[in-house]
Order: sequence, then structure tokens, then C-alpha cells
Amino acid sequence: MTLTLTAFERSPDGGRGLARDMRVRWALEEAGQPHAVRLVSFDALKQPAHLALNPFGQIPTLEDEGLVLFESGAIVLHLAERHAGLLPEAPDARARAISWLFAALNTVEPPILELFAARVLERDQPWAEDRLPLVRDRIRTRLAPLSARLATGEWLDGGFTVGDLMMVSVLLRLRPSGLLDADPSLAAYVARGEARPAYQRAFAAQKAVFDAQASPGA
Ligand code: GTB
Repeated sequence: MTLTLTAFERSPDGGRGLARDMRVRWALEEAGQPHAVRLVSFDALKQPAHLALNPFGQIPTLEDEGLVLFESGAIVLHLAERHAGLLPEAPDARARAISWLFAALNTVEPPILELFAARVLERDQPWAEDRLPLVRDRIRTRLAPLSARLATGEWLDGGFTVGDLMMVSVLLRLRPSGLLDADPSLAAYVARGEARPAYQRAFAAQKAVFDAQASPGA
């Protein structure tokens, strides 16, 4: 079976594993699935060959035999459903793990993306500085219940699942803001995710791409 993932040829994240191919790489490693990675330039993302894989011209995509998928959440769920290791067997526990996957993407990630927009995309706007405290407060409101839950458990609902994989991936995007490390319960949760051997392998693979681009021939 050949699984092929797409990732940035030159990631703007500086090799920090913050682009969304990282969550798919991590899921592939947790599932023990060998895979190929096709690197795509920003130009190529908007060309017909890539648009045939993802109509929005973005990474990541996954080709799994004849099946082509886009959207990191859909890809990770697909891998979790097809391979052992990311979803519990019991139907109710499985459904709850999927709830956490959606919570990461639909409830926790949106205010985090707003912070990125406020700090990077909108930073030259006259109102940018005034908006930042509001966005940071909105994130804290979202983090509070998560933090309380994780103060008493290692993972969100029993053992590690695809819900944790996505939640940790989403929370990592907060690290540069200081909001993650300001919360010891969440910081420890993310550190547990990062300590997993599958995460480490995925991180090293994406970092190797960045390093090779930064110093070709080194
Ligand atoms: N909802 C989609 C998904 O989950 O798959 C969103 C995919 C997406 O945003 N892809 C981005 C992309 O292809 C890369 S991950 N952008 C190019 C484009 O739209 O033309 C987003 C990202 C980019 C940069 C950093 N960074 O520098 O830290 C982090 C995350």
C-alpha cells in the first residue's frame, strides 16, 4: 500500500512542525504506516495538478491507493479508522474520541487562528494592537475547561486517541504566544504528546525537509 502526503517544500514555520502536514505525519507514525512525502512549492499549490487533489490549493493532502483526501481532520480520521492505534474499539469511546477531534478543530483552533491573523496578517492595521487583548482573552476562555480536565487525567478521555493527537497539534500553535506555557496543566499535556516516539519521528522528518532546504548540500 502506498500512502503519499503533501507538505510544503519550504515551510514558513521554520522547521517548528506547525504546518498542518505535521499532524498527518504524526498520525501515520502512530499507525505505523510507511509513507511517501511529496514536497510542493507555493506556486505549485495553485496549479491544476495540485488543485485536483485539494480544490483550495493547500497542504496537506493524502493519496491512499485511488483515494485522494484533503483537510487534515478528514485525513487523520481516515487513518485512525483504517489502522489500529488511534481510536478505541468500544463504539462509545470511539465516538467520544471523534468528538475531541472535532472539538480541537472547531472549538479550540478557531480563536488560535484569530491570534495568528491578529499578530501576522493584520499587524499593520491601526486597530491591530487594540484587538490583541480581546483575542487572547477569547483563547483563555477556551483553554480553561480543557486545562481543568487535563489537571486530573493524562489524556482527554482515557488512553491516547486521535482526539489528543489533534488537540496537542492545535495547542502547539499557541506556544510562540506564551499562552501555552502560562498554563502548567496544558503545557504538561502538550509535552506528553511531544514525548511520544511517533511524534518525535514525525517532527524529525519534517525538520529534515526544512534543514535540507535551508542548507542545500550540507
Ligand atoms: N483546514 C485545512 C486543513 O486542516 O487541512 C487548512 C489547510 C491549511 O491551512 N494549509 C496551509 C496552506 O497550505 C498550510 S498549514 N497554506 C498555503 C495557502 O493557503 O496558499 C497552515 C500554517 C502555515 C504556516 C504556519 N507557520 O508558519 O507557522 C503554520 C500553519
